[in-house]
Amino acid sequence: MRAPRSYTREDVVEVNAHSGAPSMRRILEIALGFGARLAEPGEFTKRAFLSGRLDLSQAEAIASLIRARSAAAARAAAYQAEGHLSKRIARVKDELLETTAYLEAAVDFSDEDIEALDRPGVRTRLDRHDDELQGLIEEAERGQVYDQGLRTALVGRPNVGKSSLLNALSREERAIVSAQPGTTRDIVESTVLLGEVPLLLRDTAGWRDPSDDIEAEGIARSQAALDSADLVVLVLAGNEPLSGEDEALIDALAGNEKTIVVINKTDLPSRLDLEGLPSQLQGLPRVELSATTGTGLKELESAVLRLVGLGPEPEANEMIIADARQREELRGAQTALLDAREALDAGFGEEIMAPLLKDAVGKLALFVGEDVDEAVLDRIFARFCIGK
Ligand SMILES: Nc1nc2c(ncn2[C@@H]2O[C@H](COP(=O)(O)OP(=O)(O)OP(=O)(O)O)[C@@H](O)[C@H]2O)c(=O)[nH]1
Ligand SMILES: [Mg+2]
Repeated sequence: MRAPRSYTREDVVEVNAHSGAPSMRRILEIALGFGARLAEPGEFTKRAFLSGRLDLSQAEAIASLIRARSAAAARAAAYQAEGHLSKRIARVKDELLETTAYLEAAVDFSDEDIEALDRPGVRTRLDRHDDELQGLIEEAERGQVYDQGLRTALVGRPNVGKSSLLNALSREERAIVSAQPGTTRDIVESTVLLGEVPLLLRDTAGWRDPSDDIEAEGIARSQAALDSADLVVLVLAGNEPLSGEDEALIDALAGNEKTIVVINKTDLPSRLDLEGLPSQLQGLPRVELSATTGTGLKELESAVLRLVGLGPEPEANEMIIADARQREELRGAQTALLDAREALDAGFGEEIMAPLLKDAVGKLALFVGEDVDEAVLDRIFARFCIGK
């Protein structure tokens, strides 16, 4: 393919061969023998970026597309790879620049002893910029859930059926289930798709006073899983009254808003007083189910989607797939903008506000990869696989 009509905008030769690893390797060896070298991870996309074929957010969208875990995330990434997100960011950035230019012009006229600044007008503009940035941030957060999944910890005292629930949700016998309390010690992980949301389930050791060192380590790992979870599923046994172990765990969960209470074993006679559950649990979503028979599993799935505020099948243009760096730029832009608005409300002049807005513009420029330095680029492209 002759430059510039190739992915990298350089001359490209593609070799097509019948497949099979040994023949492919042989062809590579011959090419290397002639002085070629292997591409670095992401090198083709990096060259496409450096030649201006793609901007950075398009290039990153290609990486997201390759590693997407759900069809929804893949659709959103493909949409971004076409440049829709870049255009949107550019529009917000241009509008911010316009406001900045207006403020800078006011700075230039400020000797003329008249109030050149239309404060209510600027306030309206800043509010609009804030709405736009807020929208982008929310979509990026939503996208992150579909892209990365929700880290979900299954916690509860021994024997309530955490491992059984993991198996039921995974539709596979992943974890050992036994009537003996204290079965699970290592964390058992399993990824399931809820609609289009990947749930990274972690089954943990039952919560109680450990009977030996191994169990103590298991419970320490449960605590760590709890601390790093986006979502906690607290499992209680519906066929037994609440115990001191349940209560200790409920205390440890206090203040964690992203918790769903599961009353398991509803196929057995009920002996748990639901009305008498501790007050911390009263406001939380609650699902009654049986991990053994599967009754109520669908309700759990909908409760999870409701709790994180997501529908099962979002549109590609309702979310943004952004990495941690990009989400940071968006939040940084919003912080600078809100500082500018605060300065306006406090009666400060344009000379204070203009640099803050410029800062916000700079963050958006970084988002799409204008002025990013080489080290950041290397980090981004190193995440690609070889040959992309
Ligand atoms: N009848 C009935 N039994 C269940 C249900 N869920 C789990 N069990 C039984 O309860 C016992 C404990 O189940 P596990 O899934 O191993 O419980 P766990 O919470 O993982 O226990 P630890 O790993 O020891 O903390 C097993 O005998 C399961 O068969 C259920 O919904 N109904
Ligand atoms: Mg278990």
